[in-house]
Amino acid sequence: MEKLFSCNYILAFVLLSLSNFISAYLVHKKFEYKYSFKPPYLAQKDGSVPFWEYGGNAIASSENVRIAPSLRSQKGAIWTKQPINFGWWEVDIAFRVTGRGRIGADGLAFWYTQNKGAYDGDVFGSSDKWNGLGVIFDSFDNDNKHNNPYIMAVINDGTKEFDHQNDGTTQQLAGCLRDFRNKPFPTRAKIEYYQNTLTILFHNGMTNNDNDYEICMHIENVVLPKGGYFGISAATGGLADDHDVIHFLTYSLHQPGQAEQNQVTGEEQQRLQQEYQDYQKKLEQQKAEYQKEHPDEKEHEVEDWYESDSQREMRQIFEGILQIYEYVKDLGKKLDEVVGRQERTMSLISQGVAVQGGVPSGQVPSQGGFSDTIRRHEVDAVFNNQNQILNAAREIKQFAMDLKQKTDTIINNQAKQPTAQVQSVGYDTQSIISEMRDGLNFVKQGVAQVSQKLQQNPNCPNVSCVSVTTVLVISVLQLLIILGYNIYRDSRDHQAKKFY
Ligand SMILES: [Ca+2]
Ligand SMILES: [Ca+2]
Repeated sequence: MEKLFSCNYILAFVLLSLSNFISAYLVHKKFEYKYSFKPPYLAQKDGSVPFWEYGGNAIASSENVRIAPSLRSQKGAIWTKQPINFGWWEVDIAFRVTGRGRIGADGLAFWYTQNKGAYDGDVFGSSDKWNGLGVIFDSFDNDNKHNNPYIMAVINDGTKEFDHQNDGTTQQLAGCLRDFRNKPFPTRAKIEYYQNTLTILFHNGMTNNDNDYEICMHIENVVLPKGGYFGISAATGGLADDHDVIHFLTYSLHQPGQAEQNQVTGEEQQRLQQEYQDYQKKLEQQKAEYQKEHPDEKEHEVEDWYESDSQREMRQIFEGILQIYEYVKDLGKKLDEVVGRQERTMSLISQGVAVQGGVPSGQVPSQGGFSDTIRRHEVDAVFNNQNQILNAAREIKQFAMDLKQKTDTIINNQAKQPTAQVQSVGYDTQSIISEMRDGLNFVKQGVAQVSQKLQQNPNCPNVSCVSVTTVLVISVLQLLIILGYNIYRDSRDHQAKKFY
């Protein structure tokens, strides 16, 4: 009876998770351009960002919004002009927090609040005692617990003051320790609020792969005020980072049935289409004007097609490291699989031992008792797999070390020599000079030998006798030819290099 009950329980649980999964999977996502910004042409000519307003020390360019620049005590923020008119949403933010220091400050915050915050407030550039959600990317370790940079979600009902001294740990809903400073690619956060569940995914910016998100938190029963505003703020302190937001993409989330209700009518669609075409035309016009005003821009673009030797080397090294990262990630997955299989094996073996222990002495255990257990050769196979994986890991480590050595050599070379080209030409000239010196010595020795022989046999043979002067003249002519050839070769090499 008890077993039947637990079976029913499991079945109900599976069905529930399945229905959750299906409903989550069928969520209808709609891009909300009035609550988004992205490059190119992020900011217009007059510096404004359509549908947004920013202030404090924030600066918008066509490529990003610098919420707070890397100067001391800066604060800035950007907020949507209109309140949000949908209940559930997903926001995708790509940002870069960069600074020359090993430690940076203060950090960046995403807001969904009942009212817009200030542009120079006390909490990462925005107002304290907010009503709603703040997702804070805190760079600086105020409580000295060595747990920053840190990402946390804090909900406030409009009454509480943010606990700066403890880095908000006393008030946070949840959080995760993730480094988001100085990454090769933009770091990204996906903040989803659907059916009162808040999910935050984080992309660490080590790759430009869109699928490399990791879960940071998943919290149920979160209640946020309706019709709030989206915002992003940032602040610097005694230490300072650049806080750049590259894009802010908002999607409204709808249940499958709800999506049809929100569909626009034919007239509305036509109007929107017209608006879009007008905007496109305006954009083309602006582009043409820009090109007219900046005719030099094209040449610059052509130059951008080429890369220097060191740039190429760095790019190749970086690509190599990315590849290694992918391998290591795959390896991690495989190791997880192996560990899972081993755990299963261990549990089966222990079950087997238990069954064997239960068999009375003198009786042979029935074959059926072990039908589920893993065989010896299967265990061997698992161990073999593990050894192979270990070997692969060792090889990758060796490869990474080689790569590091090469990188160090390149960096050292670059530090010593301003440019690689000058060094190679200098080396060529030096070697040619030493070759010439050797040749001259050889000729000198020959002449000395000939003069010695001439002194020993003053009587020339009957055939013709070549005088020392003639020999010297011929040698000098030879030298001149060699020298001329070298100069010609150098100039040809130089001409050829111009084409690279
Ligand atoms: Ca802090
Ligand atoms: Ca801390």
